[in-house]
Amino acid sequence: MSRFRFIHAADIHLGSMLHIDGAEEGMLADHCRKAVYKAFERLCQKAVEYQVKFILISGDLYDRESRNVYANRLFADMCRKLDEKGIGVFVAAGNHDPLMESQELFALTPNVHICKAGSPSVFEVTDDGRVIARVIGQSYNAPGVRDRIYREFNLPGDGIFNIAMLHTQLEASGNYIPSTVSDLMNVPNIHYWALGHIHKPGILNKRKPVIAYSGTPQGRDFGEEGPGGCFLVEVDGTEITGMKRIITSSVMFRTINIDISSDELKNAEDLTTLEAYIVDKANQVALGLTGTAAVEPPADADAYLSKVYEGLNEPDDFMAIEGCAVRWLLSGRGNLHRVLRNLDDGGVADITQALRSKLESLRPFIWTDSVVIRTSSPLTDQTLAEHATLRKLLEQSVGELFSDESKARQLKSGLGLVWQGSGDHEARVEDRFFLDDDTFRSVIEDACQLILEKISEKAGD
Ligand SMILES: [Mn+2]
Repeated sequence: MSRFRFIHAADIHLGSMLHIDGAEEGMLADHCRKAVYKAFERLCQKAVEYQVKFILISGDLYDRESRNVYANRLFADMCRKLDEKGIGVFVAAGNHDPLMESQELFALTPNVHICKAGSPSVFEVTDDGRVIARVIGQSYNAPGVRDRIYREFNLPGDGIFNIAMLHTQLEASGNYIPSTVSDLMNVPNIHYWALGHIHKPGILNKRKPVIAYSGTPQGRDFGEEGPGGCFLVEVDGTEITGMKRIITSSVMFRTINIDISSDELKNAEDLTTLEAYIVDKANQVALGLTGTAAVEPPADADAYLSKVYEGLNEPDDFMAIEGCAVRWLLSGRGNLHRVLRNLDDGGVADITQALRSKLESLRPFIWTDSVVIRTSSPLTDQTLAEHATLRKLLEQSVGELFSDESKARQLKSGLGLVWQGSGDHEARVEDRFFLDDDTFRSVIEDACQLILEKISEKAGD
């Protein structure tokens, strides 16, 4: 049987930049401009190191339908290097880079295969003249495709490893190839579904077929936290014998929680202690980035770094990560709340600026993107305990908002125009927010906290 490796990548978004607050100039501006390109270069370099047979790019190679010269040149250059090593590149265009009038600006080497739009393309991968794998896929020809194009993915079940590339939201309806996990499971003879569109990595089905999102190689904002990368997959015949994630991002976005009720901070009453604590935390984070695989994996690491596959389990390094953009999320109940809640925007900006300069020399860099205050008063628990009627009233009103749809709608309609955004991230409007269930819950919780604080203060007068 033939053994080979391939890389599954998607959502590279060449031509896009990172969004980090305060990074308009200097070293960080450079990182913001180059990180997406660097991630792609690293991906290609890893393909050579791991001697993969081919790379799959399941949509959104480019950020925009209108290609840019630098991005096109880099893609063509990297593909030429891969060609010299005998590595194939299979590309399906996604909703961000549909195949319309646009085309590549530079000639591509013969190892590059771009799926057609309108009907599926099938490619055969050969080794010494023998077919060892097939790749099927179809490009978007518009920013949305509502057809269930995978129903036409017909490949024979003849002992050859079959891969399907699909750029889908994996929702039963919508603009991005409506599909469900069971729809894909029902397509016969596919061994691996290389999905794109969702920027977070995930393995949705572990065996026969494997269905996976590789995630983006480089997160670009706080909606894409954690290390970015791609999947390295090892195949023996029609069996997947190993699978692991390769980290390709040079900059990582992280929200780090600072709990003011923690042992170290619960007695603190001034910003000096708080800033020193955050600086210490930042040093620990930076140290974590210098060790091999020392970064805490995201909470749901198991979901994508599956233990099922033992074939390629040598520890991957995080050395590609040159720094982190951090959002410090101050939370919990404690005395510091009294100081924090009185800060205006200028005060928060001043703390942000101070943290940036205190951490300036740290490598890997830890850049303070922002400081977000979500703390609450330690008094409110006590007030609730002392006022049984108030507690009952609050519980009842809040309970109704979550159980009674019409009450919730009434409240939402009074929250103002800013909350009339869409939940579809592709249809996002700049000055509108989408009120999802979590946000709705936190608005109500904040309101309760505010009521309790006001009452606590009155009681203390
Ligand atoms: Mn994308």
